[in-house]
Amino acid sequence: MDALIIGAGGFVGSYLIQELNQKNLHTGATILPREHIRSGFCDVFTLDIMQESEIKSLLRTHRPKYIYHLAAQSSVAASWKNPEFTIDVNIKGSLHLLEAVRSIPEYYPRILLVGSSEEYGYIKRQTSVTELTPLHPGNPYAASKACQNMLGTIYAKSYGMGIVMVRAFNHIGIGQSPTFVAADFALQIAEIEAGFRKPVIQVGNLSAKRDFSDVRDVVRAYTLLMEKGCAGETYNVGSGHAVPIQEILDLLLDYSTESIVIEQNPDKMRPSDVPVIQADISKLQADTGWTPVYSLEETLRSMLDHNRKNFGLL
Ligand code: A2R
Ligand code: GDD
Repeated sequence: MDALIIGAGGFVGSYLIQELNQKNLHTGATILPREHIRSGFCDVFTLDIMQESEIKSLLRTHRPKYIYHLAAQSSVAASWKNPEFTIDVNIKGSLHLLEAVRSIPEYYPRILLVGSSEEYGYIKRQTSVTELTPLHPGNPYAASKACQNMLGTIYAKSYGMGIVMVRAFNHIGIGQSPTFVAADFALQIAEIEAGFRKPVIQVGNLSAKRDFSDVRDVVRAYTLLMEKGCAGETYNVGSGHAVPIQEILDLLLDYSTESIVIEQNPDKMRPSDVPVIQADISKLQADTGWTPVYSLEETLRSMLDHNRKNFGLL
């Protein structure tokens, strides 16, 4: 097997499978028992990353050259509600993977650990964060990913493992769960247009600024980093431009002819929310030559149009 994606039943997994298919790599993908692979061609395995013996036996049998570790509790909002589960899956799960690889004799795969821009958290005075910016995680999810990054760095240095780490900034696209902001707004607007809800959109904190990329650009960065990234190093993957969540909302509302009232929903507010997170992507660009292809406008439009098609509006 060339490549194995762990946690491929989620949003990014299906796009990464397609990217690896285009490179003609023999790809395996793990999912949880209740999940399915949404698109692309691959061998499918059931795996709970909390079961270290399961991951060991899968790796021993197939010995993939490249391992993409996507499995996670990926929601910041959910991490406030269930911090213990988040810590278990995101830290212990990653540790299980690293220990499983280490336990197999003469096995030296490249491993991509996917972390988050949320690891940076509350920064002072800077506009963009580089990989050297000190981490001040502001929520349990962010802390779990910062710890994953530390473990990856330690294992790469101490055991000479081929681990590359990324800090992914916000990524969006068709198929994302409406627990995340752009997918949520695009779904609500389409529901309003279809007459499934009254013309009021429920929002959370619109003042936060986040750095959004199209998921297709992001998975391309992951495969480039797998090939060209330095072991033991961390790379920001983002657009380099943060926009207020208000702007995401305004862009989507501009695509609609409905007259929609904006209503803040206290349930969508978090105990605290980092004000701005913007990437410096010079390291990624220098080491891989990566550059984003999709504009924020076209990605948002595609998400809204996809919902419209699902509701028979297009
Ligand atoms: O939480 P679920 O039921 O949607 O399943 C998620 C799965 N997952 C696990 N897989 C194996 N063993 C576990 N114990 C376990 N717990 C959760 O990982 C889901 O199918 C997948 C992660 O996909 P998403 O939640 O859709 O995240 P996305 O957007 O694909 O992000 C990929 C990576 C994650 O590490 C994020 O934290 C990072 O990029 O931003
Ligand atoms: N979900 C949601 N829903 N967020 C809202 C809403 C709303 O109605 N209104 C405003 N927001 C704000 C949140 O408070 C946050 O500041 C921002 O929109 C983005 O929230 P999410 O889309 O839920 O994403 P996230 O930034 O918390 O996490 C995502 O990006 C991370 C990278 O920065 C996830 O994909 C993580 O897995 C990823 O690591």
